[in-house]
Amino acid sequence: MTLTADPRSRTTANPRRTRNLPADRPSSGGTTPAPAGRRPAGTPTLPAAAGLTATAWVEAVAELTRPDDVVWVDGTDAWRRTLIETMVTTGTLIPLDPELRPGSYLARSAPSDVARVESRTFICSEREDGAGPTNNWREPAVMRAELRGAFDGSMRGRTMYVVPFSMGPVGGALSKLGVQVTDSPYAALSMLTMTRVSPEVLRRVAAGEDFVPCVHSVGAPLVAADGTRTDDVPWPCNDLKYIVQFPQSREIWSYGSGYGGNALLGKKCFALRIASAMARDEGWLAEHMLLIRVTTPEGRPFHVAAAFPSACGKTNLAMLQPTLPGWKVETLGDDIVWMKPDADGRLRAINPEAGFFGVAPGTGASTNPVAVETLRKNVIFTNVALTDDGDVWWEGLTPEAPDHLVDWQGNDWTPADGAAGRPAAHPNSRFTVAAAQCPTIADDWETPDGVPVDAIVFGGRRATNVPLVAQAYSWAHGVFLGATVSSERTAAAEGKVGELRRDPFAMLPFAGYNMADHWAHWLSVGDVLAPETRPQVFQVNWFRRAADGSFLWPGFGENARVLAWMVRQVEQRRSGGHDPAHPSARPTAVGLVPGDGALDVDGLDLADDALDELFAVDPARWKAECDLTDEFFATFGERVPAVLRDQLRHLRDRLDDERLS
Ligand code: OXD
Ligand code: MN
Repeated sequence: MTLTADPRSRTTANPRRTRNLPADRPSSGGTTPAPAGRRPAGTPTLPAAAGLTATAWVEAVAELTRPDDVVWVDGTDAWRRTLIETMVTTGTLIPLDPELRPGSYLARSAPSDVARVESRTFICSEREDGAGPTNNWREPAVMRAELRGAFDGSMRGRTMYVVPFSMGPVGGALSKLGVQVTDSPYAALSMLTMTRVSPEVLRRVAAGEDFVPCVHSVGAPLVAADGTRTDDVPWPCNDLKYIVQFPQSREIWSYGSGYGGNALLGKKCFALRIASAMARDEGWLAEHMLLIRVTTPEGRPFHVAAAFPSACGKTNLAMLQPTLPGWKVETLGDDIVWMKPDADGRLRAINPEAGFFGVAPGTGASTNPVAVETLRKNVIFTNVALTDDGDVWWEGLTPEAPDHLVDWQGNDWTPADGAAGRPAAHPNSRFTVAAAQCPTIADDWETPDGVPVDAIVFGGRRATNVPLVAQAYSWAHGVFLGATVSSERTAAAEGKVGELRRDPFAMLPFAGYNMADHWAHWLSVGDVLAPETRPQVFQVNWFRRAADGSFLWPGFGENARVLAWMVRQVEQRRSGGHDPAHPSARPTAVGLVPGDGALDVDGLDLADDALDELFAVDPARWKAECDLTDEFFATFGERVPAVLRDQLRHLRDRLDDERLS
């Protein structure tokens, strides 16, 4: 077995000849890697990283999983090229036309491995109520023993890639380190784009800095225990899957899937599930949110963090091109935000990721021209369609489909197939691309101290009830809005598309601990924020429909009008500049909505009465929704913060108040 960080010398028999070898460096405490006797190999449970150096932990994992070789990946271009070449050779990556899509590749997954598997995602807290009713729980010791069985020899015949990475700018105030070991070159390569992987990160990990250990195996060994060899396939995976988080020991073990949300462990597993547990313990927030800067025509910048359930247009909003003259929107992040109160009681935010792993279908020149521009080169596409000239296509990229394509499963496809309900690209097909390539990325998107957050937005995909925009009456009301978010089910996870599901804080599949405790944590973070600069909280719904089923609001770039109203509300709160003759907002039972003329709809071709319908609050329907909220809260029992039960009562009282409907 060799141990090297240099792709050119991975077959060397002498690891000492290679560069960047963690074992060559002392840890910060001056200790050398753990002696073999401290390694838990041979024990009936999984190796844990606690108390081990990174090198010793990697060795222990290798002893369990038995790869042919172990290589340390330090993110250099040589590594990127090596991983790509490896996958082109095995057929995992199909090179795209170098003129049409320079530096870009297409991967086709196994048809069974196209989305996150929530049914096989586990939060193994010490006690079941630590995970809460919205998570799958298994007792840690039981899960450790089960995983040991699954990972035993799971990498036989394969290479184990060790990828030390940083979530957030390396060394930044809110940043954290991780080490992912994986037998998937696709996961290793994607990690180079989605996180920060560099010789400096390797050096820090080797020097003994804390890291979150992340183990990933596709669960498809090429050599069986009896030594029989099988041929590899372009997308190895296993029908049995485990996506396991141990919040207490901050460990991640993922088995059986190569799909991004299950396999790129820095993303959902670390930056949301494990980080949310860290954040609870350390007084900050790890959230499923995008992050943008909105600059007013007067040149004043405001930062907005917005939570939407999966596949509800977060990437579109993150890359929005305002239609309102003079307004500017810059991108800081499209999926995850870490936020922490600073010494002045101001909430500061970073995007812990370095790339976008976005949903391709629906991304086109009319919906998200910035994303289309971002995807011109250096992209790994997964499960989109291939054009005859070696480019990619997906539903929504152009209004018309090409006459012939090869679909996401490698079959010939014509528009007649589309008409028959067989999409060319999988509905959850993805692009993986560096954030730095985005034309609207803010110059300072990597600022290590983060940006101050001025507004927090909760959205969902709701055909009825929820107004286009409403401002919370208070932080507690804002937490209530977050706790009661609901949306229609999408293709990003398994399940029936269209069904309504509660998705509190858009964190349902991502909270690393009891969701009700997450609400309590949000309330307590609010308490340490300075009242003058505490973010205002809003709820939005771009998806409300008229009785005939048509959308009432055009969405996309026009959402800038809603952002502009929110920013003006924040400005007004800060300056106290409220003009009673022209109120910018009017109270309703569910929150403050734009006052007459306060939402700029100039030049918009809205249907008659669309504005009335967009902001209509129907007390009867809302009371029915309150009953559902009661039922939903009941699933968390006594853990629901009393403040949120009060908020539900206040909402009911307001619904009874005729002046507010
Ligand atoms: C994602 C998701 O992939 O939320 O971002 O599922
Ligand atoms: Mn997401």
